Amino acid sequence: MLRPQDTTSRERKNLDGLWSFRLDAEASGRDARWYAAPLADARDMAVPASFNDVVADAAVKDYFGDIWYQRTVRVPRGWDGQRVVLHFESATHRATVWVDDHEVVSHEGGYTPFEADITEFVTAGDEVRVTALVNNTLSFQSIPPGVIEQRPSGPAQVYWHDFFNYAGLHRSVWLSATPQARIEDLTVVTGFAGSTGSVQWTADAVDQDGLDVHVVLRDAAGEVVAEGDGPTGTLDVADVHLWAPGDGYLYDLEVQLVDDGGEVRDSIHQNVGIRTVEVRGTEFLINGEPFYFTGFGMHEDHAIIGKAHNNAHLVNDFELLDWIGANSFRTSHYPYSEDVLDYADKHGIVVIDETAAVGINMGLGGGIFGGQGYTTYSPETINDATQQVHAQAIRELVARDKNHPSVVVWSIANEPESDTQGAEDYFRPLFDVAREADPTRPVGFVNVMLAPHGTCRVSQFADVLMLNRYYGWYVNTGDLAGAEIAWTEELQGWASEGKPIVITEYGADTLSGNHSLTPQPWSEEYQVDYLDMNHRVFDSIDAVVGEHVWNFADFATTSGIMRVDGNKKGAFTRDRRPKSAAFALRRRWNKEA
Ligand code: BDP
Repeated sequence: MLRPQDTTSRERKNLDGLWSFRLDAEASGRDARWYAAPLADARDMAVPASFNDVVADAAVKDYFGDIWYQRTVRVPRGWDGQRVVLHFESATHRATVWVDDHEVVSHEGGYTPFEADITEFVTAGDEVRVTALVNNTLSFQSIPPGVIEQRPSGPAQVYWHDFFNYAGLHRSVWLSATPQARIEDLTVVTGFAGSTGSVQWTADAVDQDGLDVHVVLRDAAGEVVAEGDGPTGTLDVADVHLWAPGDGYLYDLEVQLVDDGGEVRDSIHQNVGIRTVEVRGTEFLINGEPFYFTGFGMHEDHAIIGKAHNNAHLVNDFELLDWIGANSFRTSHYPYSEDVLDYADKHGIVVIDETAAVGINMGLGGGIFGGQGYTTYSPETINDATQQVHAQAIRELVARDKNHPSVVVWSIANEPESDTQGAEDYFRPLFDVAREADPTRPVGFVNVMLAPHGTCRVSQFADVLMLNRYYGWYVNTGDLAGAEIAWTEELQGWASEGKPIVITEYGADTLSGNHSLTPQPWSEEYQVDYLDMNHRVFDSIDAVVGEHVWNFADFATTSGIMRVDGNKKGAFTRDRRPKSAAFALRRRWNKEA
């Protein structure tokens, strides 16, 4: 699937704006055919947005179940004879869509795109009704998982991840027109030898009878630097300008379907950053050069809009990453908007790209999330069906993001239970799924403190070790000297594995404006001292190739006794004001103070 584009052969119409919106707690709308008429008793809802914080009503904020979205759209009158597609960049966590009375597509998983060919249901120039039945419940067979518990007060949605279960239409919805004979998918793999770059392309075409694939590579100035023919092949690029951290140089690959007379019948464009990624011993190499990750685990999280994509926030967050000297981030804990990855490509920011498999760990709640007493891997909980959904989530992540030069590692899960036979059985095939989908990038998962070195049974499958550790916060709380000893000892153990290690989380909750003469947990001074301690540990171990502070900014979570107005481990507050730690990180990450 290609994201809708405007090209010489394609056009798109954006469906963002106000949609009709209605909750359906009884799940009666489907039988009552709510899609077949204008949505009754509806309120307005912004798209894109998480619905939760937009409405001034606690029942809406914490709602789980069926949610209806509807709007009408006029199909552009110039689209006669074109193939018309309805494309959702995401619907959290699943959706079924109708066009007028016709059911056109269903999709499971809240952070990857889906689309339907609706040509037969529309007429150029006419209006159609688009209805999406979104559902945000989490079960043991969803990614991420959750469970609905029956309580005396009624059903409650429980989940084991530490961020608010924002839901709705978080990203753009598009109507798009393509020719029938078209390019349907494209895979690009890049390399270089000396000063010559290579761009290997594989284009999947549909209905291409009598048409040939022609590719044109242009440099950033628009000059043609290479051309080729056929569904697959390799272009040589003389005097290549590599894509590199801090240098987001992009070529433009145009893929055309051309007829006998040389007329271009379909044309798509793909940004291409020519670079290599490789793990060698304990080194992580980009373009053959050792790379050290500095940056954060992040969240798509903002006041009011929740997890919605917003370009002002996008630019601002990247400005802050630049200001602080971060060269990379992890898309904790789900695939981010494609606009985020496009921006990272363009600005030379390196990305660890993660699936939404977070909270596969019933031992982790530890009272934070409630819902105790489950076994993680069992026929009744995380089971074969979950594994299939997880495999599909990995495939969809790779299918969507495979051509982004910024993406250098696939993270297939965050902090799953990983010290049991069940974990080993569950994850072994998932690593194969990831490698089959993309043989070119390292694959890993993020290990949790409950499975310390020597006990983890999943890290054997990983190319890169990714560790989340909270010495000095959840353990050795307030005792940074003790934390340093314990952390160093464990990390030395991991270093003996001979693989590169990225510390994907370390952090301390910090209430902005709370100061202390002595380093007290929750104070800005403690956060700075805590980070300094961690950095001493990392600097003492060669196998450590990266540090991602948890978190870039404070973020919303479910309520609980461990969270005061959300998680406060940000270097920035939720509204992006710097804490003292931000200045300290800026000094460490080689920027002027
Ligand atoms: C880790 C999780 C992350 C949490 C963090 C924390 O990966 O999502 O927010 O700890 O507790 O367990 O702050």
